[in-house]
Amino acid sequence: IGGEDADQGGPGGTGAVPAGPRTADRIVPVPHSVTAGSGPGYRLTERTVVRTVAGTEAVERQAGEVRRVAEQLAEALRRPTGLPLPLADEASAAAGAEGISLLLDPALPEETGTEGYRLTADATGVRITARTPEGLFRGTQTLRQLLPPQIESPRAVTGGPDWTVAPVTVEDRPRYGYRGAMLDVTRHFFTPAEVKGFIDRLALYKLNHLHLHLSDDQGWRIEVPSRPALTTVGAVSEVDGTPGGFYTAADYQEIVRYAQQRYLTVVPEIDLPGHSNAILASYPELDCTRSARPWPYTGIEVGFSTLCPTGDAVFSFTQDVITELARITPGPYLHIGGDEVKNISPAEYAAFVKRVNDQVLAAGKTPVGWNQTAPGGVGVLQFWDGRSGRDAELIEAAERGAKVIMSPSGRTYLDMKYERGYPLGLVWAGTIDVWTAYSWDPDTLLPLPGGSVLGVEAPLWTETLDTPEELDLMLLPRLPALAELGWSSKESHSWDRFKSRLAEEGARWEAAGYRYEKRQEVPWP
Ligand code: TNX
Repeated sequence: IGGEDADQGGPGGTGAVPAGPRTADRIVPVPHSVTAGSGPGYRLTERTVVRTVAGTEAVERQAGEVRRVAEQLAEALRRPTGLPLPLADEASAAAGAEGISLLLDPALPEETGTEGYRLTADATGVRITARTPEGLFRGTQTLRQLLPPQIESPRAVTGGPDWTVAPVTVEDRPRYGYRGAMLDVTRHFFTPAEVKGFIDRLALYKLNHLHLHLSDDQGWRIEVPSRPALTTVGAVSEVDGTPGGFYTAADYQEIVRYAQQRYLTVVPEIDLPGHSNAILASYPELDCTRSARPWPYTGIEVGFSTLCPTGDAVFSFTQDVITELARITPGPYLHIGGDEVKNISPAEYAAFVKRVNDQVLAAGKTPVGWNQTAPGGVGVLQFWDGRSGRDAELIEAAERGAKVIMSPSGRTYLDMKYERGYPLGLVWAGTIDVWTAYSWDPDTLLPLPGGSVLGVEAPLWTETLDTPEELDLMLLPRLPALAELGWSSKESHSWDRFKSRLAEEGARWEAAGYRYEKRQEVPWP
């Protein structure tokens, strides 16, 4: 074992898992470079410590954060292995002991960036170095994948495998700075604990943004103290008439904190001025076009509702909401929606978007909008739908300097069915099998000016999805495809090699207790 490297590809489509240490070509997303070492690799034992290594003074200031990353890693490895894996710092008595070490090293090459890392494993231990704690965290996710899949078990694995890390050197860094997934908690509500589970899956594949779709026709999901009806009225129900729900500020901040500890930024979205039936039910005075449907609205038709586009009342409403969201959101972005608006003129729409965009900027946040908001001057546009000349509008905006997050619906929409007849999901943007999710290039899908693509995001809309198990079936195995497009260099993309690596992930998901769709395109062992 140990003779394979990334360039040699997977096990020829047979998907056989070798019994010994994990070989390095099973890392998803594929790293920038992988060099297999020789020798037996490093086996975790009773004596293994997780060491954080002190460095320069600048590094010292981040020592607490590095220890937290080390503790998260140790905690994740302790459960399945039953090993003590104590934390140690260099100065402690355990300094000489073998083990895993995490080291901040500002002298790493600059192109390593904030998320890059270097990981080396040999018979004496595993060493992860990075320029930031974030880079160390990404490296620890690679380490998980270098261990046998049972390492994902939430319980002690009895008669478990040798917990051996293959001998390897990995040098890694992402292609794009924005790699996200969106969860729609409006059509069906998901509890904070369920959202944390969703975050766990994103973190494993090195995603760094979680977009939460917090308002839509069917429900409003975030407490705004100055607008109590949003939650006493607007949050009560969801699609099909089951009870809805909402996050208190404390719930939301708990989600944000959990995401932060995994180096994911939460991007909250309030969809304006359309997709607003829950707002109109809560504050009927904002409905000057009489677009509201009777409340509760439990259907899935879209595009009928619109806030009044003018007047003080509506902008004092948006101001209240934006102020509160900005207060509880540490990340830079605030998403204002903007998709599928009918009943108002294009001029009214553009003026509305401009005004809300300014409110977000004044609150100190960077506005993001669905691609329809391009004429309103929004600086970060999420591309999902190029029909009716929308692609031309977006390209024009990018030529004026707008940045783009790529979420083309026919490739990245995780709520699309895998194939016709699949029991979950929708088909309006086509069917998306794993190959379709993987086989496109975010940089060249649209003729955008160089450097305008910030990255990629996979939205998961939940009209047809009500449970975490159903989310998993849509997410896995397509999320890793998106993750690899976002993280790995264009040159490294290869469907054949990707599907072999992906095949190894099935056992990992089974150990973790995650559902996944055993698509035939993937050579599961
Ligand atoms: C379109 S994508 C929508 C959502 C739906 C989704 C279903 C976008 C900005 N709008 O409201 O949930 O399709 O696939």
